[in-house]
Amino acid sequence: MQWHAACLIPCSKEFWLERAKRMAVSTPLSKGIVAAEPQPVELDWSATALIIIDMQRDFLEPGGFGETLGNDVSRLAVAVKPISSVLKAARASGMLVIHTREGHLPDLSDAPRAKVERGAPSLRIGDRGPMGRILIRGEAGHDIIPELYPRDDEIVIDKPGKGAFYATALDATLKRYGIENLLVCGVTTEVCVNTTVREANDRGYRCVVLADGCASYFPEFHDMGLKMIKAQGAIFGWVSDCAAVLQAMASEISSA
Ligand code: TIU
Repeated sequence: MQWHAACLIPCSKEFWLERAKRMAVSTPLSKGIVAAEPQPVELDWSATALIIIDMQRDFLEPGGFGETLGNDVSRLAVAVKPISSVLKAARASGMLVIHTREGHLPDLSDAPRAKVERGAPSLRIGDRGPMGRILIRGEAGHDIIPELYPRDDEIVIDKPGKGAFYATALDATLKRYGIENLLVCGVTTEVCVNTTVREANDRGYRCVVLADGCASYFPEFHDMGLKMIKAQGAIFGWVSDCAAVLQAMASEISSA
């Protein structure tokens, strides 16, 4: 058994196998090759986490933060089904699942004025809207959409910024579980997904972004956001899709 020095918690494969046993996962996976661009990527599933970025009512439903910024929030719905399929497979395999939520404390002490005062939204962060106060933790709009709602045993990272590492325990959490690879999906492609992937890349994680599990209010930003990730030989990470991940996980099961 290996132990993570910083927190004296067992990590790596043994930890994952024990976790899978505890969670009654019947067929623990080992490695898989995911079809991706710019090239296929081999992942050790025990060192891989699924991270679902900000699939919150505030971004996907009318009356939330996304709409106050002037966006057509219906554009994000396309990502829900693909994410749901990978989430189901991840849960069945015992893969670590992490959900993130962008939002702020009720007293706005973690919301920079520069962010709150930005632009000309119809409602600002902290103002009261139809789903409660805009982008405030604990309000209905801040929560994750019912279709992708976290299970009690899944990790939810509340983040005040666009990136999931800034002012959060995400890095320490991933290290505690021996995670080296991230399957990344969520919204929006060019904002919170891209910021998180860039930070993750600098911290040494291999990121595989699931194109159809991401969405943007701006289709052209979605396309370019993905292109920027995979350019120059995967400068920030790989781009794949949900079906390719399911296929890689399934072929692993049938060859086990
Ligand atoms: N506005 C926009 O596209 N996105 C955000 O403000 N947050 C996330 O992407 N989650």
